[in-house]
Amino acid sequence: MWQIANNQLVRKFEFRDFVEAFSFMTKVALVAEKMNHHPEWTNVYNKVEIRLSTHDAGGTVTQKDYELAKAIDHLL
Ligand code: H2B
Repeated sequence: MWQIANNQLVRKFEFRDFVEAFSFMTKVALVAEKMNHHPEWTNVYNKVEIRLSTHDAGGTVTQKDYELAKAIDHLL
């Protein structure tokens, strides 16, 4: 589940393999672009960690982050 850590909304995802992980990232990228709100993230093989904060608000968690988190959850 999403958790607050270091002023960011953070969630770790694990997939069967790299293709599944990267396919998820591709979907997230399209949603993020549509919302004009973009994640910080890392991918290592089948793992993806997403960290959300609003840079325009000084790197704090805002409503936009919660909205993107919800949209990401709907992709699963
Ligand atoms: N993404 C995130 N996570 N935070 C922002 O403040 C932000 C963004 N701002 N995507 C947008 C783009 C802004 O920089 C552009 C100019 O609209």
